[in-house]
Amino acid sequence: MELEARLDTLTRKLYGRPVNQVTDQEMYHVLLSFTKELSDEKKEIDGDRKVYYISAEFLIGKLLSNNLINLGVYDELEGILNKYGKSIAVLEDEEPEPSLGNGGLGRLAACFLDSIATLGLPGAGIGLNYHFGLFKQVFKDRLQCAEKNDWIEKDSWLKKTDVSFDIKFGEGKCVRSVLYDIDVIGYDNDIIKLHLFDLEGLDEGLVRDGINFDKENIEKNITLFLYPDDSDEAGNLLRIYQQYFMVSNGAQLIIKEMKDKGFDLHELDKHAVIQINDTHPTMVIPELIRILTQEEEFTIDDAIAVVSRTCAYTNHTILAEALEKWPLKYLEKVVPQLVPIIKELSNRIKKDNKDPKIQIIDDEKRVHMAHIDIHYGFSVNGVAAIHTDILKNTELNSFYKLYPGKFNNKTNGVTFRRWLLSCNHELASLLDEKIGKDYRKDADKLEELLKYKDDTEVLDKLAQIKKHNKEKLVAHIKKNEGIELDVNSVFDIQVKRLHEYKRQQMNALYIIHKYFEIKGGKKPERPITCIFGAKAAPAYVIAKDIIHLLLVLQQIIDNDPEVSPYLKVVMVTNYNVSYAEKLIPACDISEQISLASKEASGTSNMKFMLNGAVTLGTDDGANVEIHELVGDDNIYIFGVDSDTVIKHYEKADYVSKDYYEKSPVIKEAVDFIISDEALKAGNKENLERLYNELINKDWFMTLLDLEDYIRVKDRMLKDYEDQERWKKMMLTNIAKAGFFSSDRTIEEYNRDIWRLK
Ligand code: 26V
Repeated sequence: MELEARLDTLTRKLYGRPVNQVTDQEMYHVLLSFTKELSDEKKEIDGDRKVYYISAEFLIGKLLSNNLINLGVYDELEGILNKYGKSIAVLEDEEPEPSLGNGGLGRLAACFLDSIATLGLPGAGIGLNYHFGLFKQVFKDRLQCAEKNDWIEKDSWLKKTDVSFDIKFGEGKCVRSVLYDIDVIGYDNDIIKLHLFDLEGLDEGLVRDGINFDKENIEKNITLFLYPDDSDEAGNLLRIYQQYFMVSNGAQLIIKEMKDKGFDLHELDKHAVIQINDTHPTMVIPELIRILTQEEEFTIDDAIAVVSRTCAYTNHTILAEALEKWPLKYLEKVVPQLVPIIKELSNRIKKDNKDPKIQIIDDEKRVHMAHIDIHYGFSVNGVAAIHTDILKNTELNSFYKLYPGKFNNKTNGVTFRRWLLSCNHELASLLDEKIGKDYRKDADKLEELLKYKDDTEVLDKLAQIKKHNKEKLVAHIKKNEGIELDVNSVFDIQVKRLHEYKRQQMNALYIIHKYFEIKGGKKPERPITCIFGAKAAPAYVIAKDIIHLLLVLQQIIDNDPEVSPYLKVVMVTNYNVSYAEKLIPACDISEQISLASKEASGTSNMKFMLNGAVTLGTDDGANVEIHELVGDDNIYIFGVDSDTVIKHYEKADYVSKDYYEKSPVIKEAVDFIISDEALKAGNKENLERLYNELINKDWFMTLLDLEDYIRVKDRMLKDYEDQERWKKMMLTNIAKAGFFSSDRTIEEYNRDIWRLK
């Protein structure tokens, strides 16, 4: 049946009315059912060897548009709906955004599933179905508040399966799981499954005000929230319960699939590869060994050998505080059945090598999860060239010397289906028209755009598309935040999790500096709009103070008629994937200003570039590779390099107060944080704490790079006025973005690690 007739039949079946007589909400539900029907007609990609991508986070975003694009019916359906005065973009407003990740790591996992399916590779995601996921952010009195995000509706993309396992914990606790699947539809291809395990008997009633809940009622709370507050013992224990719940379910599912297909478990590594996304799923290694030795009659040597040939580990950070080290006594309480195995794994290493840097259990009886992955996995990869180099030469150097062959780099990528075709239809159409549609599957073809680098018609069209996207964003921000923006101003955007190493505080100090310049009569040639979006971990005090400062600046500037015509600060509420899809296509200046060496890769840098923004950044993470691709003339790099930063840490010789005292520009900006004006708009406690942190500690060296940041950003703003040149920079950035397609990344994973086909 043709599409329109099918849609009509389904609408009448569900609501007893034709398409033109249903509400947007009803129509959304029709499209949801319709898309699920279409995906049910697809087959699951199968093969002799399958990758299991196991991850505590899958930040999949809304699925309606993306699924319709990947099914190849978006344009036709949009045409049909337009006839009835409806559009997919408006209907998608009805879809709640799944809230299953924090940031880059979770979003990467989602991009990877899209590419695995698109490339037709046999694979599946394994994770958890958190009912309230990551919190919803609201601002009250210029402070972040966290509310529960109730994203699961009765009718959703989740499909309940009849798969279910028993999961046993210490102290006689035993729970049962229930598996939900979400279909991941390949672009012009079949589907793979995202398996999300949930707790049977979960009690949503345990949640009290906001995101507070009974952390100790394990039998009823495991899948309530994504990584609850880990600042106390109960939060940390719950994280271990969650992790084991995920990996034990995953391990049982993998073994069941192997048996169902008739494979010999002694050849597990021939038929399965398990990609461990950061250390959160590390316990899958001892858990598989436990199952094979206790339930499948393997010798411990055989079990260790086959599991080690099956598991591969991806590292996503060098930050010490983010590398998981669980006290052995926590594991003894939560997963006593794994403890003898972990001890055995640890002893086998210690027997041959006494180097304290590589031990699994250290002298303080803490279990280093990454060390289990590195010793007992066959591959260790970083997520950008510089990150992998730092792992090899510095952070994991002792391991690299032991196992040089295990280390490899896989520079991150993003799916162009969501981050170009879906979020920027106009740009995608221009590309279709000028270079054909091949770039959709073969991203390197984007380079063909370079032949238009002197074509004024194409350059003007790019500028026009940017302006349209800015207009759409302005309308969205007006509707959501009640704030009016000037579409002719330059849009400078920093959106990412709030963390000191990402240095939103440096951007804030630049804004203060501009504020003083404007007050002193030095007006920018064009108004600047500084847009932020960021959630801070609820227990991360300084991060919340930085949000407070940004909201205070927003208010002070808004209320100052001398400054507000030239400068605007907006912190958008509850930054998430859907917001990113609106912000990124509208951006002129992409802020990627982490302290060199600290941002493993970054992925929004790639999305911004692909949508024609120009990067202002440090030589960090994937910025380094963007820099190499576009050349010095199409990017703005500032700040000290990663070697210099690493040396400062080694020598412990960075003293922020020296920079503060030496430079009047720095001093003026920092002092403003506790000025009468700021204290009038904000809270003394938050602002003083931040001020003291900056002058007495500044662990991520904000003041070291501030002057160079101001210099380079001012040069960039000046260059923006040369629009002819700017448009060429836009074009070059788009044309060179092909390398950052996650299809390329997944091809590399497959070629070097997974070897699926
Ligand atoms: C986690 C934590 C948790 C404790 C407090 C401090 C802290 C700092 C950082 C993290 C990040 C953990 C791993 C992570 O999300 N890494 C991100 O992975 C992205 C995908 O590879 C990459 O683009 C980002 O650069 C990297 O930060």
